[in-house]
Amino acid sequence: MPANTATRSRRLKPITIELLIIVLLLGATCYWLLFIRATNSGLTFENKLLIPEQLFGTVVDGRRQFHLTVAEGSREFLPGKQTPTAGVNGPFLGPTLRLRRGEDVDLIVQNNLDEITTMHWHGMHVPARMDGTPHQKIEPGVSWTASFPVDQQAAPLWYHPHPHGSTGRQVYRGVAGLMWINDDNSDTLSLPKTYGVDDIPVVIQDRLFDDDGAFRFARNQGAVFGNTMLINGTWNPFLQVESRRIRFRLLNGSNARIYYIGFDDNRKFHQIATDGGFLETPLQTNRVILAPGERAEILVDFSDGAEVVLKSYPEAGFLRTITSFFRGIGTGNLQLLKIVPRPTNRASHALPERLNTISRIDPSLAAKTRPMVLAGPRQGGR
Ligand SMILES: [Cu+2]
Repeated sequence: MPANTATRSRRLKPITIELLIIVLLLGATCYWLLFIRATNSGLTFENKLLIPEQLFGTVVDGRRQFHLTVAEGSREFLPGKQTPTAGVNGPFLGPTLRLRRGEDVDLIVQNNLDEITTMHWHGMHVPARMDGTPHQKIEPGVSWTASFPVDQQAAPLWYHPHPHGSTGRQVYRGVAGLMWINDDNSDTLSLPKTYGVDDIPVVIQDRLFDDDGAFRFARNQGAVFGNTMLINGTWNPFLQVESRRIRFRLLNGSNARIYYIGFDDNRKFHQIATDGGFLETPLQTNRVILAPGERAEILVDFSDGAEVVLKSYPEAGFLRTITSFFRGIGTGNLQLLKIVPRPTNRASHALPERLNTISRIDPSLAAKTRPMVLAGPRQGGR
């Protein structure tokens, strides 16, 4: 080896090692920031999860009637700060409507806001004029009635305003609620069905707060992301359950954020339903992906008695996670709800082998075949 090369490599060596250490440390820090640390880390899970009240309506002349009043309100989400809100029959969110297949319903919506609203039954099979889209405006101080027969299988649906140009803002303020359909099949299934005890509604919403406690509906390319999580309108929430199988009916009620839902111990659970109703058989998994408006039902076994946190993982893909981080909208690594199991003598529900029979459409019976191309960078925000 020539003398001068040997000298150079001896001189470079310590610098190379230092560089290597710096690069490794930087890499580890980035990895921690992007994939380990939750955007809303530091939660203490001190607030009992709020459970929306249920509304069964009253039967008048053979029709089940529900009264929904949309109005402004105020709620303390963050300690010591009042947030101006809007809600249905209350200051934030609305009651869970319990519907049954085969019944005729009247949903009477009173608009006490000082602006136009509508009420859309997301996932309901209804005639267009009952759908509460921008065409069915409800002027301030006026009421509107949606009447239709409930004719679809058991499913976890939701309702929210849908006025042109202000849907996002009105839902962000709190106007939204769940509507769950039962049918003969769901009656027969041996599943947890005690509302708020082993059958838990979970409305997942991200929010931005101003210093004075007001919601900040800041448009960011049409989509609004927040780094403070509200579950059923509860900040920093925990839920005590019996240490057995518990059913969660999840709704992503956020403006634009997609969640990669799982538990912080990565435990497996079973998905039993999607937006449209029950799957044919329970699906074992450790993640459920929910885009805005989407629902899922999961069964989770807590018989080990261990406390776990329901969370969202940063799994949007490496590049998107990095971009989100630098856009200041968080990586999607978010703590949602701490589950605290308590010992119980009550037996756990067995996992049903079969949940539903789904008839499939035979493609060979198609009268005409039309190719459709779905494209677009992003959706949601309005
Ligand atoms: Cu919708």
